Amino acid sequence: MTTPAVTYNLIKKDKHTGARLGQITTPHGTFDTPMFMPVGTQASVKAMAPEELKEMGAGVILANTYHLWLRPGEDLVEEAGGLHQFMNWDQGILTDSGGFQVFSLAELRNITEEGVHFKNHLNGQKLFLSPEKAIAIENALGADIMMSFDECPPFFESYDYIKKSIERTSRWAERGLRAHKNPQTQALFGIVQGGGHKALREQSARDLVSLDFPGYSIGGLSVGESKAEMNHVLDFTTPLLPENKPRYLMGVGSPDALIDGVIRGVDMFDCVLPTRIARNGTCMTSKGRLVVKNAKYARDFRPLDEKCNCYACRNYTRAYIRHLLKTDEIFGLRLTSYHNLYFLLDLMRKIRAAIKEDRLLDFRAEFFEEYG
Ligand code: PRF
Ligand code: ZN
Repeated sequence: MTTPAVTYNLIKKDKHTGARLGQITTPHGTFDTPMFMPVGTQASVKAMAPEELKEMGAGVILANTYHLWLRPGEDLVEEAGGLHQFMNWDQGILTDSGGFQVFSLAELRNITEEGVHFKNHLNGQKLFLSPEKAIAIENALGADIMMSFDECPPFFESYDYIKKSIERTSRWAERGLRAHKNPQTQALFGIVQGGGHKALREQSARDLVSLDFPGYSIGGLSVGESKAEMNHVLDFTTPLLPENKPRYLMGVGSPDALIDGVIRGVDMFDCVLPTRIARNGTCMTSKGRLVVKNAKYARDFRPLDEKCNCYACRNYTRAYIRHLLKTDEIFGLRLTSYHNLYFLLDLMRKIRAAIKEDRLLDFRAEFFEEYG
């Protein structure tokens, strides 16, 4: 009897919503869920040291198969001893499969049953990614959780196109499972697609659940549809997934979407949003977004968020951080990145505390009252 790489322990369900309090155990430690995962596309969460991520309570981060395949190459990472050792991160790592990145970054895609032909977004060189190739790269990278190779069709794509797409994505998922070499140390998740079509989400979930993955991702959301449309799809999709396995909503990280996703039974989220907006001077605060570069903060000697306990807010003012950003001092974007990540990790801590006490709906109301 072999033990799976990743186990999900459901601790408690909220009495009034679909929210779940749980824990995920990986070969690199246990983290509490619901959880937000900072994104480190190129084996680095931009501007943050691993020690800083740990200090703010990140127990799992995400890296991208596509980027690391192109640079520095998965063989080099493997030679370094795997992603954890290469980047000096001893907690959980999840790799996305490259499917989504090929669709969002690369040009001249040609999707076939075998895989996807496309051009390298860096130098135009012709490349090919298949489920087997993506899994081989992910095996070499050595993350604790790996994603299946999928197609992420546009949300408003036709029923007929998306039906063909999810059927192929299911076949790709099965091929990936067969190609996976390390199921004892790396958990491979299946990705539910289906756009906005209920019947197709059902079909996709049914296919993937029958393959018995150790966890399930929900893809194809936050790709241009409204928040209401996303929530509607989640309303009927999470109930299709097994209770005893983790559910991961891919590419979602705005505070309101995190709360609404948790309410619908999602356990894991990731997004570049906090770090990306931080680098152009936008901060997430309990009172909504604050663009610290704005002139009105030039003489504002308060912290970014008066309710925040992070390193940036305990030690620096809006006026100082604005000055750093205005003068292109690197420390400025380090502080805003630190704060935004802390803000989301802290929001998840508050969400977990609220689930524990069955007061998530009250928490939601209080949060929006202030956040706007
Ligand atoms: N598939 C994969 N990665 C993703 C997505 C997806 O659908 C999304 C959609 N928001 C983000 N990242 N493989
Ligand atoms: Zn802060």
